[in-house]
Amino acid sequence: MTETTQAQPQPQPLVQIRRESGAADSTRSVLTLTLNRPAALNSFTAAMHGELLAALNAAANDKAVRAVIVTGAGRGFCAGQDLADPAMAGGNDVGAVIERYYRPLAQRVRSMPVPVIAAVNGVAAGAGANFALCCDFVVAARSASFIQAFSKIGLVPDCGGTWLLPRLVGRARALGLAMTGDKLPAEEAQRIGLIWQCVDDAELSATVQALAQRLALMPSRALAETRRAIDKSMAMDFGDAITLEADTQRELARAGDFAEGVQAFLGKRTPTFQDR
Ligand code: T3D
Repeated sequence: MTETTQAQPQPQPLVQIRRESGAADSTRSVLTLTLNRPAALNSFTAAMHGELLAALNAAANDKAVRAVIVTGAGRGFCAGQDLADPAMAGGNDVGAVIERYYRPLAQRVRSMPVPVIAAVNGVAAGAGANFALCCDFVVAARSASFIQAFSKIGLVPDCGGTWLLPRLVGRARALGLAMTGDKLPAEEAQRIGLIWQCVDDAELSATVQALAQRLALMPSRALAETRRAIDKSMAMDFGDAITLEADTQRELARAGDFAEGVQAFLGKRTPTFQDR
């Protein structure tokens, strides 16, 4: 008697990973990470946090990756914490949830060696909104929106929100958004400087790909140092910021990309940057 084995359906990854080689330089790739729990608007479960952090860590360690895009499957970007996931229930210590899940995620994004772009395809709420704001660029579809949903459930903005919001839009708007928890349409988010760009829904994917491919050809190390210097300058006086600029330029000028950039300019050719 022959035994037939039925193929078991494979579980869908909670974070889909797609890699695209650069059109201009096939050795440099753009990685797209798609949050994949569309039925719950891609809200964060413990398992999804795990896959996302692992994917970001892998991208950080892969020298061929020169830009990362994060986006959401279905009609939402990310509705923040999955409020029904028992694995995320903090019990008496919700602070431990922040330390275990959101700090590693937020700090990973803010220290990536390459630019990270959030392609916000739909609603971004709670920690989902602030995860997007952690990214270097936020490009949102016109139908997308941003909601600091925390006050509605008796919490303060997290995933870096209390730090990011006033720096992006000033104290008055930061407090207004955080206290009311009102929905902010993407167009308005661009107008007040919360995000980089709002585009028509049909143009989101192409716009973000073009931006990522362009960044992938740029000097990755200098871009990462630009983020670091700008973030650090927020807590410095003017003189200390110039000291940091001098120290950073000194380091960058010793690396290869500076020489390559200058030689390419003088030789009227396109530079090929290597440092990362
Ligand atoms: O440990 C800790 O809790 C601390 C950490 C906190 C971090 C945080 O992120 S706190 C903030 C958590 N997020 C929210 O409070 C947002 C909750 N969601 C909403 O307010 C609404 O869903 C939206 C305004 C984002 C979208 O509204 P709408 O009308 O477009 O969609 P919907 O019908 O509400 O949601 C669609 C489905 O997704 C629905 O499921 P169903 O009924 O079709 O089976 C809904 O329950 C589910 N969903 C949406 N957000 C969450 C969620 N399920 C679990 N957790 C969610 N956050």
